[in-house]
Amino acid sequence: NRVFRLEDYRPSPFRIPESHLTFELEPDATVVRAKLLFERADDTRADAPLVLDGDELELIEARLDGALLGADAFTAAPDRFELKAPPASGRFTLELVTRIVPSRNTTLMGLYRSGGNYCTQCEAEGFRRITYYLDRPDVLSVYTVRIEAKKSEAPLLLSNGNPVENGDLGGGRHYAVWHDPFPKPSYLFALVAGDLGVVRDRFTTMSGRPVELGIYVEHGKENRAGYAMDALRRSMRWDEEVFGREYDLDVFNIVAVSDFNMGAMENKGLNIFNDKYVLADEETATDTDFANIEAIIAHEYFHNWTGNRITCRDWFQLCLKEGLTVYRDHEFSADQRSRAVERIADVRTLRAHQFPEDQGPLAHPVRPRRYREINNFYTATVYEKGSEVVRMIRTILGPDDFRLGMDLYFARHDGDAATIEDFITVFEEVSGRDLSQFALWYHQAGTPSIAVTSNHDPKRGELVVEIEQSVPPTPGETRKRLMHIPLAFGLVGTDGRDVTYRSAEGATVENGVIHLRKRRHVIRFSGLNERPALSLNRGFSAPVTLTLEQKREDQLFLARNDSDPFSRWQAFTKLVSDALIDGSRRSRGQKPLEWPADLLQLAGDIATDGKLEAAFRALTLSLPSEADIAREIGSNIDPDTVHAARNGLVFAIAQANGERLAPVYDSLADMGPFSPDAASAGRRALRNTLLDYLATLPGGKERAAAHFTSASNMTDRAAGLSVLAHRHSGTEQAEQALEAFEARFGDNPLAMDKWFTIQAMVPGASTVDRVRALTAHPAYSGNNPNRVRALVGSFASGNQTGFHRPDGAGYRLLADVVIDLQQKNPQLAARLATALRSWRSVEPQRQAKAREALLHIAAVENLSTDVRDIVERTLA
Ligand code: DPP
Ligand code: ZN
Repeated sequence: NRVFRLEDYRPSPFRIPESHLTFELEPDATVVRAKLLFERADDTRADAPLVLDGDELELIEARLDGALLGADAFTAAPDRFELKAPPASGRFTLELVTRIVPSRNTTLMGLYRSGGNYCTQCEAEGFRRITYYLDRPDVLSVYTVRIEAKKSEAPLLLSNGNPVENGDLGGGRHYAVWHDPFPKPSYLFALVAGDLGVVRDRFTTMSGRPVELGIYVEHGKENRAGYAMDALRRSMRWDEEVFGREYDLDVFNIVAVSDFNMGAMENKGLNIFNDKYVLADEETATDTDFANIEAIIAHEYFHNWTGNRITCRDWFQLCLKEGLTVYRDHEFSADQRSRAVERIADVRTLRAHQFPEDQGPLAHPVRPRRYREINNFYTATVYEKGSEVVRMIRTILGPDDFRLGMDLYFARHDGDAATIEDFITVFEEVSGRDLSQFALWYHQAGTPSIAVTSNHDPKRGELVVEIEQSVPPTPGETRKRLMHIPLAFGLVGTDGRDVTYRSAEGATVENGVIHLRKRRHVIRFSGLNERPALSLNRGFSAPVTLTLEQKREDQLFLARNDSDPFSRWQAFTKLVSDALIDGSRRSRGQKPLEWPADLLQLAGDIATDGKLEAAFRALTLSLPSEADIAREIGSNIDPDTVHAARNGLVFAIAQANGERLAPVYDSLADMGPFSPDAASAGRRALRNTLLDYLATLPGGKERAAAHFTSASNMTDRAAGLSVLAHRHSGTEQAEQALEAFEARFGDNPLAMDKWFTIQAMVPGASTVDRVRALTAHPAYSGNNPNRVRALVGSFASGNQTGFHRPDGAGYRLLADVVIDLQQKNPQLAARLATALRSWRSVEPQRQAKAREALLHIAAVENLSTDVRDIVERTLA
C-alpha cells in the first residue's frame, strides 16, 4: 500500500467555499445529502477532473448544478468519486447523496453509534466515511448542517458552530440547523444526536461576549460533570490571560461518549470526549483522573486557536497543532497546580513513552516526512516531544519574545492551513535569531545524547566543562546533523545556592542556558575559587539523555540541596536508577542485593521532610518503573531481575526507614471533605506512596487492607487495592478486596477499568492467564477501547514480568487480541501492537518469542493498513 511523502505535497486543485450537509439519521441507513460549492483554484490545469475521497461509501445520486448526472459523467467507488469533466467556469455545485450504516461502524471513525447515540470522529480521515469530499486539512469550508431524526430517539441534535433553526417535521421526526461561520477542514466536523443529560453554564469573554456552555453526558451522570465544567471555565480564562486568545462562537459544547478511540477531539464548538476524561467524582475517580480531565479539557479547548483557527496544511504538520497545544496544556496545569511537580510528571511521561519510541524501530521526527497510515502518527513524539520543542523555543527566546512570536503567529496565520516553517519564522522575525539549526528538532528523529565531564582548577579558579553531543541513528536516518541544544544549568555552592562566575568561554552561555551547537564544547567558567556542583539540564530544558560524570557526593548533595526542585528530583532519580541497574545485574548473577546506606537514608529524609511539597515527595519516592529501568539498561534485558531489584530497593528503603515513615503515613490520614485540588491530591499521593513501602513490612498486609476498607474516595481505595493485589497477591485480603471492589462498582464501567488494570498489573507469570480469563468477565468488552486499554493495554505496556513471560505467553495474548481487533477497530489494534516495539532490547530467548508473535500477526490475511504498518516497521 501507498506511502505518503511530505515532498509530494501539492495544493488542492479545488476549493470548497461552502458545504451544506443534510443528515437523515437512521441507525441502519443514514442518508447524507452533501451540497458542495466548488471553485477551481486558479493555478491549476483547467481540464483536471475532480477527484474526491471516500471510504466504504455508497452513492445514491449525484447532481451537478441541480441536474442529475448520467453514469458516464462520473465514476463512484466506495473509496473514490470522480467528476470527469468539471464545468469550464470552474465554479459549480455538486450534490452527492450517500448512504451509510452507523450501527455497523465498529471502527469508531466517521459516523457511528455509542450508547444508543450518534456521534462522529473525523480526524484524521474519518470524514470520507460520511460523504465524498476533499478530505484534507488545507481545504477549508463554511459548513451549514441540517440534522433530521426521530424525536424519541434523538431529542438532542448538535453540530459545529451556532444553532440557527429547529422545528418539527411531522411523523415523530424533527430537525435542527447549525451554522459554523469559521471556515474549517473536514476533520473538525462533528455531529451528535441522541438522548443525553446536560450541565449548563455561561462564560463571559474578555471583550464581554456571552458564551453558553454545555456538557452533555448520559442521563444520571450529570453530577459527575461539574469538575469538567470548572476546568473548562478556567481554561477559557487562562487562554485569555496568558495568550490573549478569546473564544469566538455563541456556544461551546462538550459531549462525553463511552466508545472513543482517542482521549478527546477538538471539533469546532463541539468537542467530543471519551467519557473517561469528563466524568469524575470522589467516589469513582482518582486524583489522576481529575488531573487528566483538567488537562484534556484544556487541551481540546486550546485547540480552538492552535488547531482550528490556525490549522495544518497537511498531516505531516500534525505537531504544529499537537505539540503546541500540549505545550499550552502543560503550562496551564503548571499554573493551576505546582509548576515543579507538573514538570517532573511531564518529564516522567516523556521518558516513559517518547524515549522508547525515539530509541526503537518506530522512531520518527516530530515532523515526519513519510507515512503509510496517518493514524499511527498520533504519537508521543509528535505530542510530547513536539511540546518540548516549543518549550525550547521559549527557553531560547525568553518569555517576552516567545509571547511576541505567538502573537505574530496568531495575527499572521489566523484562517490559514500552516506549516512548521511558518511557525518557526515568526519566532525568528520577532527575536532576530537564526533558528535554522534549532529546526532540526522537528526534522531529525532520535534522542540526542550528551556526555559531560567537568574539572575544577582551584589555582586558576576555573571550572572546565566538556560537553559532547551525538544523535544516534534511527530507521532511515543513519547520518545525523549537529543540533542546537539549550542546556539550562546552575553551579551550586555549598549553601545550595547558585554561585556566580565571572565569565564563560567556549559556548554561548546566556540567562543560565548553555547553547550547544557544535559536536564538542569546552566551556571555561572563571572566577570560581571553590568547586561548585554542576546542576545540568535543569527543568529538563532539552529532551536528551545525559551522561554526566559526577562525583557521588555531588549527586547526593544536589539531591538534598539544589535550589531547583526539578534538579533535586533528577539527582535523586539518577542515584536510584544507578542502584537499580546495579541491583538488576546482581540479581541476574544470583548475587545478594546490596544498597548504599546513604541512598536509603536520603529516601527516608525526603519522605519525612515537611518543608517539601507532599506531591514532590510522592513523585520522588515512586521509584522509576520497571520499564524505566529496562530502558536505562537498554539491551539484553531480563525483566524478572529488574523486578527483583526494584522490589528489593522498595523493601530496603522501608526497612531502613519504616519507623520514620509510619508516623508520616498516619499524619496524612484523610480529614474533612474531599477536594480534588493539587495540595490535597499531593497529600493523598504521598500517603498512598508510603503505603506501598509500609506494606512490605510486618503488619503491612493488614495496614493495606485497613487502608482499602476505610478509604472514603477512589484515590485511596484504588491505591489500597493495588498495593494489596501487587504486594500481597493471592492472599485472602487481596482477594476479598478485589471482590468488594467488584461488588461495589460492577455497574460502573470506568471504575471497573481500574479493577481490570490493577489485576493486569499483578507482577508474575500467572497474570497472563488471569488477563485471558478476565476478557470473559461480564464487565469487559472487546469492542470498547477503554476496556481493552484498561485490561490488555496496561498488561502489555505496564506489566514487565507478566507480558515478558519467558515462554512468550504474554506476547501471544497480545497478538491474539490484536488479530481479533484489527479489522473491527484498526486504530485501536495498531496502538496495542506498539507494545512490542522494544522487543529487540529483551534477552535472546524472549526476543525470539516476541518475534514469533509479530510474525504471527504479520501472517494474517487482510491485515488492516494500520496494523501492517506498525508490525512491518517493528520487524524491519
Ligand atoms: N483528539 C486529539 C487531540 O486533541 C487529536 N486532535 O490531541
Ligand atoms: Zn490535540
